[in-house]
Amino acid sequence: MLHLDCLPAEQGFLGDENRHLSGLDSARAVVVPCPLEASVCYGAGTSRGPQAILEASHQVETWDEELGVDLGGAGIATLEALEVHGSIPEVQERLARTVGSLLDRGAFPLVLGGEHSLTPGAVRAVSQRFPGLMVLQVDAHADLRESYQGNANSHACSMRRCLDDPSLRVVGVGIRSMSAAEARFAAQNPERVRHFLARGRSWTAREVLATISSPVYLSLDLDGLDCSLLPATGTPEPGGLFWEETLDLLRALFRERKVVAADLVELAPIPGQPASDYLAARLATKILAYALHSA
Ligand SMILES: [Mn+2]
Repeated sequence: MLHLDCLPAEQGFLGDENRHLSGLDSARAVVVPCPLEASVCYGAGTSRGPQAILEASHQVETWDEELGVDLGGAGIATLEALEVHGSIPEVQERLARTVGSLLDRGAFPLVLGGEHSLTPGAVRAVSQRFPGLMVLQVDAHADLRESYQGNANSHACSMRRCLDDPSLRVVGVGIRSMSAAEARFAAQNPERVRHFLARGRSWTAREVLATISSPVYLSLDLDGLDCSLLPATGTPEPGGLFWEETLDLLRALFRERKVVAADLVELAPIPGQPASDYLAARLATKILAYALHSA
């Protein structure tokens, strides 16, 4: 089994000196910081995303006021940041081994990015262990390019690389930016790709859920949320999801389907503007609360 090193409780997700978070052996959920920044094309800074989320999480209450549960004793551990040197496929492989090892321990992995190109690595490990896996993608962008700026592993190709696994399906929510080729690819593969566009918000969480089968991998690109709410991302897009509707979707997803792993990617912190970092930390906390208390 892969050797995994844990951060001390006060440096880990939700940790501080007064909170008793879990060590790895008793962890039910494990946060995996993955500060990958290799193919950003516009705003930089995703390498600082995981650390900003960990630091902001120390300000988040462990009591979940909606579910009435305390995450302080819920069994959450945090790994040391994954090494991100080398090529994107090398980082994906490292992440796949880590995520696979956590799944083999029976833990729920939550990967903190880092750029979206990490996702195919994590999804590969999950798909090997959970046949029939599908991906729920929350994102502004389709990420279905065959290649972008000469790089087939760019963040703009993350869902396309997931779909290299012929058994996989992707449902995208909040999508509002894609190329003509991506639109064509989605239209030509309706069995494998389904988009709920942000425009007009004509769908409900229930309609999204009706297209989703278990087991599910949740890939949450923070630019899926509206850029007025979360400006600290590499490619901020207007017209995105707001807080309550994001939670409505996640709540229904975790309640009614088996979500086996998740990632939260593309935070690019803006110095002096902590609101985005805090939102990301709060969203990660909600994902863990739903994951640990929806069964
Ligand atoms: Mn994306």
